[in-house]
Amino acid sequence: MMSQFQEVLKQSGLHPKPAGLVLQYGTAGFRTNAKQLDHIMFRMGLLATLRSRKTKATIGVMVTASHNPEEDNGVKLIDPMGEMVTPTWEGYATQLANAEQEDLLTALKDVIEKEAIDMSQEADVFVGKDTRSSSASLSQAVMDGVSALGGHSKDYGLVTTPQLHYMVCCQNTKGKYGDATVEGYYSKLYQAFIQLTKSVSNRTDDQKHLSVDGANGIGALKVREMEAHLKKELQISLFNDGSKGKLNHQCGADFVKVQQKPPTGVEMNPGERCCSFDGDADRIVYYFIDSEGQFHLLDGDKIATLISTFLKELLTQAGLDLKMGAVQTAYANGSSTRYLEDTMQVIVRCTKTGVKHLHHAAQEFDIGVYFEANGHGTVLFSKAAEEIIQHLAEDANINDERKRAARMLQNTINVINQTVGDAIADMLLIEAILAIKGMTIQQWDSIYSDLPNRQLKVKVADRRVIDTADAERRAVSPAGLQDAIDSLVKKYRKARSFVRPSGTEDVVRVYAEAETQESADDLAHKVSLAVYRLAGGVGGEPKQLL
Ligand code: NG1
Ligand code: ZN
Repeated sequence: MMSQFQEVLKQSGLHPKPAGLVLQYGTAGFRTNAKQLDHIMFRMGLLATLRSRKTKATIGVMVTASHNPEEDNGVKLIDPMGEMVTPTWEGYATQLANAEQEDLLTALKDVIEKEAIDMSQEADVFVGKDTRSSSASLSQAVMDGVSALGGHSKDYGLVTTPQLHYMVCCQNTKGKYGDATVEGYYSKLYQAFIQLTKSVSNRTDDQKHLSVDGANGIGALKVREMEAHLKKELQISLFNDGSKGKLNHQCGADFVKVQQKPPTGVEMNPGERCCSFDGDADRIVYYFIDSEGQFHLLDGDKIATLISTFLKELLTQAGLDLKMGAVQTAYANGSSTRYLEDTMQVIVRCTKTGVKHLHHAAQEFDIGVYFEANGHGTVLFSKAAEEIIQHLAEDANINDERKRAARMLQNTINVINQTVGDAIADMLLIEAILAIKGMTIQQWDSIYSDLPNRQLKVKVADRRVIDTADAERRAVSPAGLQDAIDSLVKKYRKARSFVRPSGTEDVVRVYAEAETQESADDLAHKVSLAVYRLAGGVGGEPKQLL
């Protein structure tokens, strides 16, 4: 043990912390310019090793900054069942990350003591990285941290974030969830996809075709690898595959969602299905242009609605009474919430922004469908629900319709990545649903009409002056801000607006929706002004959108 600490001391000198630099474990881990992250990575290697000893299980460390620009990087820790690391350990992560060089051992020993960690335990850490140029050396820094504390690391190299979550879950369930290899991941997903779509006859090549915007990132590489397995049941045209364009630049799921326009680099013909991944392939959005050249976005809310409709129909056909719920955040379009609650009669919960909150809430249901409007989401099936479905699928005494529905539910479980939102898995499920229901993207889009909406950012001196309540839908401080928002909202029809400090950028986010785009834009602008005036805005006043 003494020698482990000496090794940490020695190695940490090779990954020194710039004095005074303070970073927080945000909505999705540490995320900032890659130049500031070497010591963070080394220290997260140390922390993952401790977490592995504590849980007596394999832990994952993913090096990525998702949809951020190429110059940034970041790191996410993955707990034993493939879920995001638990909040207490996010606190330790911040503590270790910010300890000055000479205090590192003390900070480390503090965690060991608080968690009563047995340092003679084995420790295993799975490491993955995205395609950023900084990711290679940063993931090496993670592995240096693991070995300094006497842990073993396994380097998965270039993988999507959800692939690494899957590996961790497979490893810790001893293969029950699948094989902990990239090949195991593909074979689990494509077999389920082929099973789901095999009964659909007479699909034309047009119906099997999908254009994918890979955001010039890791998702593009992985779609390429998987393509061969899909046996022409899905014909992919891949754009923004990383061969020339810049990661996330004018493309990818975040760009498409926030700008509400098509990415550059994708050839689009009227009516054709297209989708965009983000930089680490844990988000997906769909879209098309109609015959008038108008752009239509099918975001996380539309995806959640499609999947919930499909599952509900299967449950009815299977004669199963399982409790299904949908989980959203305040960013969910009001029309989607209304449709889910009123038309589909599904229970809807609203949580704070950040996947860990949605994931947690979805665990309360037998079947929990969770999606952020930005396209990050998945479906969780409780253990009990999975067993009930499996029994039914094997029951010899039920009619064909029930059996068929039960088998489809089983294959749906297998095509989905339950550990975290997964662009590739979600894409396969969506493609299967559209095929089974014989639905075009236009028909899917017309299930309900989105309320026009607008997202803006406001720069303030200190975004922590804004405190929110009620799943971030109301601002409780600074004084007067919520009253100002309330009186503005009253002036527009079908309007709603809220503000919250971002957890990944130094800005306050403003969201507004209303009956017309003009009203949504106007409301968003006026709320931005209220934030600027009441919450310490910096720089020039927010300008009216043109
Ligand atoms: P912040 O910056 O806290 O709004 C953004 C997304 C989140 C989540 C995280 C992590 C929006 C409005 N916010 O968080 O939903 O995906 O990034 O990537 O989309
Ligand atoms: Zn992402």
